[in-house]
Amino acid sequence: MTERFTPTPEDKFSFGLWTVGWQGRDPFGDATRGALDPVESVGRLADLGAYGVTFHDDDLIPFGASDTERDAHVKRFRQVLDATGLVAPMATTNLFTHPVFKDGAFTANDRDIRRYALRKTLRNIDLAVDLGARTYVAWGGREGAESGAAKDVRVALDRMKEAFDLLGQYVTEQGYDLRFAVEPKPNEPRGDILLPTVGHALAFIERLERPDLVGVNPETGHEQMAGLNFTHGIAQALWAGKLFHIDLNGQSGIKYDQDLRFGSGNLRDAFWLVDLLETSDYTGPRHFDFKPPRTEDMDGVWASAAGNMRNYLILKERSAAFRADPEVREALRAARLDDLARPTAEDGLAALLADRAAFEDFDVEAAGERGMAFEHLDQLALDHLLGAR
Ligand code: DIG
Ligand code: MN
Ligand code: MN
Repeated sequence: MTERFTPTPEDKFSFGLWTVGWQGRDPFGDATRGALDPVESVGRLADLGAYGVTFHDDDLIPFGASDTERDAHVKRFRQVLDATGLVAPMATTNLFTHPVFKDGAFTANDRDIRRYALRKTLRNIDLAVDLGARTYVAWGGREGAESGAAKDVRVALDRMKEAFDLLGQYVTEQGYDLRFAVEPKPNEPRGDILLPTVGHALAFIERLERPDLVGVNPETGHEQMAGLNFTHGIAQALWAGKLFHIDLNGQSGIKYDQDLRFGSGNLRDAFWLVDLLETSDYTGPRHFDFKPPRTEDMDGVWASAAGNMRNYLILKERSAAFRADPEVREALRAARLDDLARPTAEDGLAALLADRAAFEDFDVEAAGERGMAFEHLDQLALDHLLGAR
């Protein structure tokens, strides 16, 4: 019998190679850990109970590698996936580390850099499909500006649309079973990043030639950096049928992108997120995009990786207990959540206009005095989260 909160591949937890492989280098300090061989990462994550690993092209194949070196790296990666049974459900392109991307990639002012960024992406799409990925993430970390005249955002969005339309054309012509997921972030490393939130990304996607090929890959801390409710953003992405992937981590308020292990930032938000995901139709990977703090040695890195999955499973159990609690069900009814689910005017506009109870005879004072009983409901949730029930 497996010990409580022990992850298995059935939980579909996945990790980016760049997460456990982060050496702790930041703008104010050198690396605190050595480089990690992707093959070792895959083996250790498999031992911890993960389902899959994800990668940027440069995580797997050092930037500038020859074709022969590239083939060798890919071969080793494929071998360790086969040996461990892990899959590669998602891939993405590093369009942010090399100085060539310092003004962006798809929206760099220099056309030749935009063309190079597209070719670098297209090349890695071929590899992603070859390794079985079904989702391709695009985080435009360098798409943005630090000053007003440096980027005409209207024109930059034309270039961003052009890029995604070309990527959509490519996968369609190649017959690839691959969808794109735009990953929003409001700032860092650029002063202001384009497509900064889920809402901006959803609006952008609707203007593309093939909007059905493009969804979002929201990251916990990124929405929270903008002071937004991550769970509400996920709910709107689900409502729009656009939650193609998700980056889970932790964030403690509006500050730099902390990329903490999942659950170790705003815990209540993490609870509501798991409650939403586990009661939604999202069947994709529970993907962690986190950075083990630079304080940690390699033992700490693996403890941090395991903590992401453990926290998710604990919150999943707490959420299920909350939803199964008869007193909670009664409290949900008392808060009229069932009435919210009922269409406002299933009888149609004419009946609404003719309905005196909806306006002429409506007792607005009595309605205004009704209590919503949210506090009792929320305390029950907190009781379950804190293990007090
Ligand atoms: C940062 O949150 C970004 C990059 O790590 C990567 O491009 C993407 C993949 O999930 N997330
Ligand atoms: Mn982040
Ligand atoms: Mn991310």
